[in-house]
Amino acid sequence: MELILKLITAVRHKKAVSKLRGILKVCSVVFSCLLLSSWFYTQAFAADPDFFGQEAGNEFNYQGWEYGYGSYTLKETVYLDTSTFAPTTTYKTVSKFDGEYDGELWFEKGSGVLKLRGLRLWDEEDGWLTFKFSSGLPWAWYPVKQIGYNESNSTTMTVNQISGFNVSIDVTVLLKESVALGFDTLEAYKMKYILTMSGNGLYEQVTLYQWQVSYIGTIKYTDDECEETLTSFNIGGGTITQNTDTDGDGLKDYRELAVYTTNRESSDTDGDNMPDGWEVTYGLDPTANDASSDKDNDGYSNLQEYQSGTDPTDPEDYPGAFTPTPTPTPTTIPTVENGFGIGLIASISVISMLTISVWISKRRRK
Ligand SMILES: [Ca+2]
Ligand SMILES: [Ca+2]
Ligand SMILES: [Ca+2]
Ligand SMILES: [Ca+2]
Repeated sequence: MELILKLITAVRHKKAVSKLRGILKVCSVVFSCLLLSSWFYTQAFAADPDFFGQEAGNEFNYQGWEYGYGSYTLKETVYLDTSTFAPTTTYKTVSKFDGEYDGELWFEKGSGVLKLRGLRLWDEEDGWLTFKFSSGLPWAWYPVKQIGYNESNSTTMTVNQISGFNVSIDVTVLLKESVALGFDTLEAYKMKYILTMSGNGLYEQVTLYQWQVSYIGTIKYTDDECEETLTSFNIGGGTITQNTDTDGDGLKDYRELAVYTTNRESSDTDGDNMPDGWEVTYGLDPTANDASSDKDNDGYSNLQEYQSGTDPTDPEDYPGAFTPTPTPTPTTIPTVENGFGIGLIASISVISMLTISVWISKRRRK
């Protein structure tokens, strides 16, 4: 009873409400880390990938800014947890805020839906606060590609053995738009979440937005008080970063997954003998055989242009066409007497112009 009174007092306290807002924020930020299964390693790539990044070993780093706090970094690491909600297997996400432990969340993948099963936070006054949802809170579903789609769900929440809280969520897919990140600009689904918590004297509603990219997950998050954008990630147990290109076709792994839906382990996804990267460079379709088409109508097929190293989008550039030999760039440095020129030019990058002019003037005086 004492604990119940303490909780009720706590949740009525403004600080506690703020904390709950933070909890919900963390939930929302982290959920996207959790949806991608090992599915994409074992199955052919669908034309429209529907899963959001989630797998044990995944890591996500965000740069954030929060009103009243300033800038911060958030790191999320995903683990597999077979004990907390046994016999249900859940993914546990541990997040660190500026390097300090921030909390844990558990998600369960159902059929076409990701459920938030619970979370745990450390509080200096109350110790560990563990939140569990009776049936899991449906948090995201797939495919998430239908603009305007809306889904509402609710569940009962227990906090440290105290039940009586109700949590509902209303999710809407608003639109798809470009999000500029430090390493790329990606087209993302903008999602609106309205979370409502009530019970034991508490009524709190939070509206927040997330931008989701298939396979990668949340790349941007905002609410009234803060904003976070993805700065780096390792997905698939760290085998995919923002820099890896497994098949060496010029397209980074994550872009093959999330942007072009090509096979990141095959340099020629559609088997038309033109590499994925080359096709993308020239606006061809890396997922369909367009070898025999002639994009620029110069009489030569795309494949012939590829094999000849010509531009399939430029009708003036075709196999066998006369191309003026470009004026060669001098590759040798003209020498002057005593090798002075070589010494001078080779030294420009390491000595100051003042030194050079002193040197020249000294030579002239000789
Ligand atoms: Ca590639
Ligand atoms: Ca191809
Ligand atoms: Ca093609
Ligand atoms: Ca051409």
